[in-house]
Amino acid sequence: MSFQKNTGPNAWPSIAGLMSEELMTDGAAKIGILGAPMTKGCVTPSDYHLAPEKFRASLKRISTYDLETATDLADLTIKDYGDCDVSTLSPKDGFSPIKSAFSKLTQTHDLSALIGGHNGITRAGVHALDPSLEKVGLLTLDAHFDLRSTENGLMNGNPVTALLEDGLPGHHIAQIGLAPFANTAQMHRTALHAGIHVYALSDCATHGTGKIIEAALKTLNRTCETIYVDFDIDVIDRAQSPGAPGGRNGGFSAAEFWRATRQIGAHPKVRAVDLTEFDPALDVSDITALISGRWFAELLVGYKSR
Ligand SMILES: [Mn+2]
Repeated sequence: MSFQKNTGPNAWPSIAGLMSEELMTDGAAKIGILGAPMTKGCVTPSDYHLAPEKFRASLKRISTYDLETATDLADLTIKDYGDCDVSTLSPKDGFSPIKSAFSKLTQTHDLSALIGGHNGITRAGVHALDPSLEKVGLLTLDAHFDLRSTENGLMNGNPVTALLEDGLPGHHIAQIGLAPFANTAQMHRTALHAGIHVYALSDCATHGTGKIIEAALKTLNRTCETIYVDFDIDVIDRAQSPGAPGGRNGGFSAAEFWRATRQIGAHPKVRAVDLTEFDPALDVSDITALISGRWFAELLVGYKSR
């Protein structure tokens, strides 16, 4: 499906109108997106495979114009690579297809977005950006450490464990928005022992989320040449975002999530991001779908300000 640019006198130019599936000369689009509808291998059975389509549909309802900063995104072109067909694959079997498809984006575009799917896609996304795992940093906005054991195989609860085991240095990882009573003492110990920079929701409340993100990006900037960001939508308060099975009460507000996204999108080393854990089957009145669309708009405004 491709979307026409809306050009009539009452036009509502939308983010969807910036998307193209057409072949473009290299570098013509600064931004690329790829869907990764992975749903097998999750802690609780979910319909994450429906998310890329809902995300794309929501973009038709997001205008290109941000009246608050008088920024128009209408001059951006985004290449949509469609979906990498991993809807029936486990995280183990889906790793190589996602890594290889997403590598093509990260090698071509300034900024590449991987649209999940559950959080199991993050491991492949990080490998796609830097197969050596030596230069890349990982920032997560997530209620969870995702440090469950890999003993019984890969799943959406252990991508960070898997990346540590793959060789990603712990001090190249910063995790923001960790929720109380949604993680274990063992995970917390593992994170601190590995050298992961840990920021709880309460740190964000005390110091301001903007300051915490600034500190995390500064830290990663010192040791990493490039940064991958996992936006796990379950960091948002459950009442504001019903379409995330892992979401809890007391998480980020939707507005806080968008502000954070804009701030992160502005950082020149942020070259690849993912959006994970959106389950459209749980969504109410398209609330989380619209959060995902606005998330992308915020990312683009951040990118444009570089
Ligand atoms: Mn997660």
